Amino acid sequence: MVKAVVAINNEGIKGTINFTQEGDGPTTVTGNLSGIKPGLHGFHVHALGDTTNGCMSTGPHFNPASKEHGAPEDENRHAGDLGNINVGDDGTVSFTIIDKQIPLTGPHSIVGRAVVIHADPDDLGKGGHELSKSTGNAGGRIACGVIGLQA
Ligand SMILES: [Cu+2]
Ligand SMILES: [Zn+2]
Repeated sequence: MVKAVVAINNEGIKGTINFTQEGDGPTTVTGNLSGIKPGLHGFHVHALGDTTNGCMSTGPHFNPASKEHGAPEDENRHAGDLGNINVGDDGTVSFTIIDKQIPLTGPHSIVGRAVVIHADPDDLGKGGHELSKSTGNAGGRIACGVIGLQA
C-alpha cells in the first residue's frame, strides 16, 4: 500500500487529504476540510508541486495524455480532473473519491504535484464557456497543497 497526504492551510481553509493505492489498483482519496463557502467547488490535481507564488504556481491541470478537460467519469478528461467537492452549510466537507488516473507510483504519479480547490463549481467541460474545455471555468484557486509521500 502506497500512501500520500496533503495538508491544506490557506486563508482559513484547513484540513487534510489522504491518498492510498494498492498495487496497480485505483487510488482512494479521502478529505476533510473546513472554512469553505458552501456549495460546489472544483477539485483538481495540478501539474506542479510549486507553491512559491501561492496556488497560481501549481500550473495547469495534470494532463499527461494531452486530453481536454472533463468529468471524472469521461474518457476525454485530464488525469487531474476529480470533479467537485460539495461543501455543506457549515463550511465543512468530508469526501471519498476513487479514481484510476491518479496513481501514486510510476511515470504518471501525482506525488510531488498539487491539489487545488477552486472558488466556483467545475462545469466538467460542459458549460459552453470558453474555459470549459481547459479548466471547467472553476474560477480562482482558493486553497492548495503539495502531495507528499507518507511513510
Ligand atoms: Cu484546478
Ligand atoms: Zn481539467
